Amino acid sequence: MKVGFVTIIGRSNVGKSTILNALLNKSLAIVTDKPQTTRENLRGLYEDEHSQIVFIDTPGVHKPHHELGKVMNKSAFASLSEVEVIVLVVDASKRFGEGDRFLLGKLDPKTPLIIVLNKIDLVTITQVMKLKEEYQKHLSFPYTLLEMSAIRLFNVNELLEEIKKHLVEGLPFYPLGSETDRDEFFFAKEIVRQQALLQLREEIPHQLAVIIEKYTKKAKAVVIEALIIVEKPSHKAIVIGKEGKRLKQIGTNARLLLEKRLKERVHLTLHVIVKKDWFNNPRLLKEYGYY
Ligand SMILES: Nc1nc2c(ncn2[C@@H]2O[C@H](COP(=O)(O)OP(=O)(O)O)[C@@H](O)[C@H]2O)c(=O)[nH]1
Ligand SMILES: [Mg+2]
Repeated sequence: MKVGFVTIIGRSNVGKSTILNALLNKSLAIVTDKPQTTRENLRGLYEDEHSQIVFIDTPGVHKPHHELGKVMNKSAFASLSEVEVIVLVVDASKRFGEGDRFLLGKLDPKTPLIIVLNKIDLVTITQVMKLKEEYQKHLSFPYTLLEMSAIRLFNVNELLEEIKKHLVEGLPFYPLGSETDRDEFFFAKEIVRQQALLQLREEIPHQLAVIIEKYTKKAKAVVIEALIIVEKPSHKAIVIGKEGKRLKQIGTNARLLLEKRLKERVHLTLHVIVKKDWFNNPRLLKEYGYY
């Protein structure tokens, strides 16, 4: 069997999680329009008759402004070692900049590199040409470059074929039929966080965490209690909304997605609490699962 580890790395909001989901043909990783949606490495398994591929979706590499950001960058970089292929995702609608150059410096020249220029649906040919030139200028080792539109599924199969060229002969890393390295607590937490992010404006997201306090399988339903943690009392008021409307909407949306995922009825209860500066507090970061 052909097997291999493949990391999907890049700056914030370039479409890494969208690409993972497209490659796996399901929605495993949460996606939003907000930067730094992905906070932890997530493995998603691809399987066909001849191969098993372990994809690693990673947090976007960015300039960290708090302890959580540092932890996120660290896990992204950790994914670069001991993989068969690095897929570097770039937002083709953005100009090449200092952050891109920094990221290139972190790559291991010995690992096969595929650069994906994603969001090709948003750009002109001239923009693409310019970006290609930048990568040619800044990289001194071989790489393959693919244009892609992950939301339109353009070139997703081509990426898969390119990756398959670098797999190695071996035994599967996970039992055949596995979907991910994560458990259902993780997906419950991520789905609630995604729905909260989607209901909120720019300024809140980084300051929001979710923990699952209770997860019990009963005869007729899965009973889940989740805690949404925010940084300030004013944020708590925003998350709850007028007469509790926003929190209710978050809960309904999350419950529907969880029911779809688990193929069972779900009773979901949400609470909001304030923990000042939690994203700079190593003890709380650990408690929330980020270390
Ligand atoms: N126009 C366009 N938007 C995309 C494409 N791929 C992803 N996006 C959007 O970019 C945003 C960030 O996507 P996400 O996968 O969360 O990025 P990540 O932070 O790199 O994981 C979301 O709003 C996606 O819908 C694409 O090919 N074209
Ligand atoms: Mg992501």
